[in-house]
Amino acid sequence: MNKRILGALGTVIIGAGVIAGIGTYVAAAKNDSTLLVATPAGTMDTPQGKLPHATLAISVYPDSSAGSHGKDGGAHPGYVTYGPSTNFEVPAHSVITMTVTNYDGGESLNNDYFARVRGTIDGSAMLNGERMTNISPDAVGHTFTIHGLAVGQDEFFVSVPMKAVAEEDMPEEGFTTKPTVTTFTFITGGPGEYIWNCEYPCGDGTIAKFGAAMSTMGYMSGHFTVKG
Ligand SMILES: [Cu+2]
Repeated sequence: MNKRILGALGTVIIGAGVIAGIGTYVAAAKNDSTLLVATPAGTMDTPQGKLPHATLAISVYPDSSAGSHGKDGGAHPGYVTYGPSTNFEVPAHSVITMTVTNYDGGESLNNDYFARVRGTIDGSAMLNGERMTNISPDAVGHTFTIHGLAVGQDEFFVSVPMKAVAEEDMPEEGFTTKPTVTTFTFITGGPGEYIWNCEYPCGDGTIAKFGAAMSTMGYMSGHFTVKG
């Protein structure tokens, strides 16, 4: 093996070490000790045949008085949050239907990529009862984005945008009576531990609003476990 290939190989190995290090850190930073397990719902015919079906129903809120943080909002009452949990467990080799009720407003994505539905059956979702494949990148409340690779697993990527509640429908206090409801269905592979997060810049901070709620586990990110 010549020196140049050896050098390149070294870089790859160091790179893999850094990525593995981040994974371990994120997994250890479990601020939300709750877990929401998908509810079994019989079977469903899918492009991959008849599969066990399970459902998950969650919400997104403009502050932390809902969700897993307690009525007073816990450590960061002002943070936007998913709830009732940010840690989910679904069965492997199954079809999962998730419903996300969004009570929050929003604006523009940093990256239009996340305005499109990705990784669901036929690439679509239902928004307030109507089929859609993407929403305007300028009217996004949050996204639910499950990130790709668990160690030793097949690729698994699901990303769905939640339409923002219109500005005029956002009350000064309490939650809107006109949330947007997004339903989407996807197929899980083998067991694995994944991380999900929101890709809409809904946090605070100078780095493109990816601070605060966006950089603290248990609000706009959490664990997504596919259990064998
Ligand atoms: Cu968000």
